[in-house]
Amino acid sequence: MGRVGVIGLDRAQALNALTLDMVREIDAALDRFGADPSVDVVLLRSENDRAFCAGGDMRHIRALCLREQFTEAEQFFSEEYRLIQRISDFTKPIVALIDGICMGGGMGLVMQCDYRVATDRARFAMPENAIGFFPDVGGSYFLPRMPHYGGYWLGLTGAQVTGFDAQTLGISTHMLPHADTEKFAETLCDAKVTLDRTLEMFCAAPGYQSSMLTLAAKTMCFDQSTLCSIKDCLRQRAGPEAQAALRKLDSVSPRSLQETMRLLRSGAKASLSECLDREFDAVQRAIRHPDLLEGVRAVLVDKDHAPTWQS
Ligand code: QUE
Repeated sequence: MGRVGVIGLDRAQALNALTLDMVREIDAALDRFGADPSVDVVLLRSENDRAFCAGGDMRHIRALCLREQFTEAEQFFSEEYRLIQRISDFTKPIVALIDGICMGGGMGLVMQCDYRVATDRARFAMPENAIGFFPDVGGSYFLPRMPHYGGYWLGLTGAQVTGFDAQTLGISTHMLPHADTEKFAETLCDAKVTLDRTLEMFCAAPGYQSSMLTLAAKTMCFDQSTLCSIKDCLRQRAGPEAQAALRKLDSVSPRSLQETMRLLRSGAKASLSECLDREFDAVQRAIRHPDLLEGVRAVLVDKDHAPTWQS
């Protein structure tokens, strides 16, 4: 093996949605790469071109909750969050190569990596409110730290971002043309070229980006401290983006929105470890609430996208 330890997500039929087995395999790979003195960089990537990672395996979580196997459901989140903390604490540099959809649990893994190299095919989102869940996986840590209140916008509306918007929000640290994906990975694995030099060779340093202005226009109402005032602000803005955000907020689980608001506001001043602990407390409530069953049913099982939320 070369100097790079590769972790490849390989569950194409489910867009690499994370199972408990995958979480344990990633953890075991970090054990090996951490202990192996010949490995000095870890590369986290997808083994297929369908997705980077669509999140956690929420269909399975729903099935467990329907059978009231709450302890088993909690086990998944507990080990997933422990892995996220471990990625954050890992002493060797971890490079995430994102070339496709990266949502929820996928964002959770990559946001704790040292280098987040995104191609023009990368799409990022935290869409959990749509399934009656909330942006977990460390979202209460990284979302309130994004500029222009962009994390509140992402986490509450589930909006997708790509390209310069993802770069401006600090989701990606480097941008790579999709066509260079394999050459980048090969060069990274070439022991003669350093990590820094590889990033320099393939990733253009972005200059001034006007996307900052359009992005700030989309997120400006999300500086308000209550959902009610965010919605009031959006109502007063005539543009199509404000109206889209408003429609989204009106369609997702009201309980999830309140939980998200509370976690993001308290997470702004907390450590990753504190955030993950609070998210785990919130998980215990969410998996026992009908909105999660109903949301996963509507979006991932029956796909009618017509959930009936409580209250
Ligand atoms: C919100 C989510 C998820 C989602 C859609 C949402 C999520 C998730 C998946 C997903 C998508 C495709 C699959 C799969 C899961 O979709 O967490 O197994 O094949 O994993 O609106 O949180």
